[in-house]
Amino acid sequence: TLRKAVIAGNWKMNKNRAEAKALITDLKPLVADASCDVVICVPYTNLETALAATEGTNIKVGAENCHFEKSGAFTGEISADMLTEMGVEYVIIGHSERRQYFGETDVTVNKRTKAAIAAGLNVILCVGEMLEDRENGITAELVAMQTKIALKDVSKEELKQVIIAYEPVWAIGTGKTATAEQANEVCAIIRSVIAQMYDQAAADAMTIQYGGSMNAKNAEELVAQPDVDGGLIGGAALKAEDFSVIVKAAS
Ligand code: 3PY
Repeated sequence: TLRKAVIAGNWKMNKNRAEAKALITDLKPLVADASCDVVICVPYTNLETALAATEGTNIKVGAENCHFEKSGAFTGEISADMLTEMGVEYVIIGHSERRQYFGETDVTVNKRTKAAIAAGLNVILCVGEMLEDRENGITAELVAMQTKIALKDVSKEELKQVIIAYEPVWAIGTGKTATAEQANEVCAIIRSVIAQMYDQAAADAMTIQYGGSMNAKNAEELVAQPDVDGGLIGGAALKAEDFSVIVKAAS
């Protein structure tokens, strides 16, 4: 990468509070001298534990989703303000699991992105094609469309609060990873979409991560790509040693 990388863990629906605390305790010394940014995105019930356990360290804490309204009759939802009030600094929006299993669409991703930005959160915005899309040769168009809709009405100034994670859906939880070339190709396409929507300076400054079975073995090659600025890490973020190897590869 040519930019400062961001390595973010996506814990998904894993770890109880005791396990969260133990993992962070193990992780802290292993990533203390990282030159990339380090973020852990954890279940809502672990946010308080994670914030306390990372206090005074270089590890930032994120949530895995937030609702787009500020408050109201939305049983089971969490607003962006509720997160910032706690001290949470990041939120993942539009992860493919939310799109696949929880009815998330490009339009609701855009709403959540805008709400999160307005609350002062840094957004890790996920885009990526399904296997069928790749086989149909529409990866570039699809990822461009997802990016454009997600960032509709987001200003150039607000864009500074956005990181994009390119996560090919066929590489998530499958153990299959995009090749470094495939990852770089799509990250570069996303960057060119940002240049079209905003300008070249905004595109050059944009952090674009790769996600999808990035692990301790393949991270180095992936983050060495010029347009891959770090990663959003699934399974390997649940092990302090593995996650720290990825952080080191991006430092
Ligand atoms: C994965 O690597 O499985 C992810 O979904 C990261 O977000």
